[in-house]
Amino acid sequence: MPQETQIPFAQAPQSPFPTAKTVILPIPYGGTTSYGGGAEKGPQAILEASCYMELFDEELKKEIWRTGLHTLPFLEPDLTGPKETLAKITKTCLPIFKQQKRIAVLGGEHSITTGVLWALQQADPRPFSVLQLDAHADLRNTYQGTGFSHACVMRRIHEMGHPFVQVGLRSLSEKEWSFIEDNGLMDNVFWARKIIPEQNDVWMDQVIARLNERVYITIDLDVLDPGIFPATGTPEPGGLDYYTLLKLLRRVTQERDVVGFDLVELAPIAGQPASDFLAARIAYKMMGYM
Ligand SMILES: [Mn+2]
Repeated sequence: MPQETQIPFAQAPQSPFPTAKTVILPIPYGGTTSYGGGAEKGPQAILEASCYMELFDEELKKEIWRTGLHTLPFLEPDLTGPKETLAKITKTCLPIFKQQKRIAVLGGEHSITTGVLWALQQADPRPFSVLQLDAHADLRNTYQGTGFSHACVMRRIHEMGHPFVQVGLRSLSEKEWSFIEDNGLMDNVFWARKIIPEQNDVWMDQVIARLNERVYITIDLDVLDPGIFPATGTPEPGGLDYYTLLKLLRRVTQERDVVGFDLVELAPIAGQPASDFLAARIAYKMMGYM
């Protein structure tokens, strides 16, 4: 799809790169999507929906754009292959992290996270944790012939040596289950089936306690229940609701140093803009929380 129109996020006044606090990077990449396609259309849909949001946020009681937003042009995939696309993402993200800016990546499919984190570890030697919000474990070693598939993203991050916490999981293979068990990762998994019926936030305390001081958050939007977020390639029943997700995001950003986030796996459904709006709103909230 030609991405000829570049819309600044929320159509708000933009800050020049040097003074911006948050840099928004849209990555229209859908290269390794397995089931429902369309993730490459996610960034355009989020940016379009963001134009219709109120710029004032009633929760934070401010116009979030005033913190200083800068929307970069679409980062087009390298047609050579997934690894080359990830390298291109790393190159683009490096100066953003080096200049201590927060990053807001709009995907695109989930494999892009690896490219962002290669940049983060190159830019700054201090350790960081990854908080993954997702219906899926994404811990496969390879999938459909590549190790750089959306289904392998957390496996690559594990190999990079960054600790991670997984929230909202409800779909994984037997091998992924064994991988979690064999590597002693079970205590870092917060299953949707267990946390959703809880009437308190004890699980949230536990999530945060397991994160380092510096945190990167990867939000696969299929962590949400398909009833409120149907526009994704592999919708799984029994997901989180909107306010639970927002509360977790707000608490993590308050209690940890969140250096950036990505929002992935929106596959827009024509004529049903609710999911696009939801994604835009979560992105804007995150920019405010950070
Ligand atoms: Mn997923």
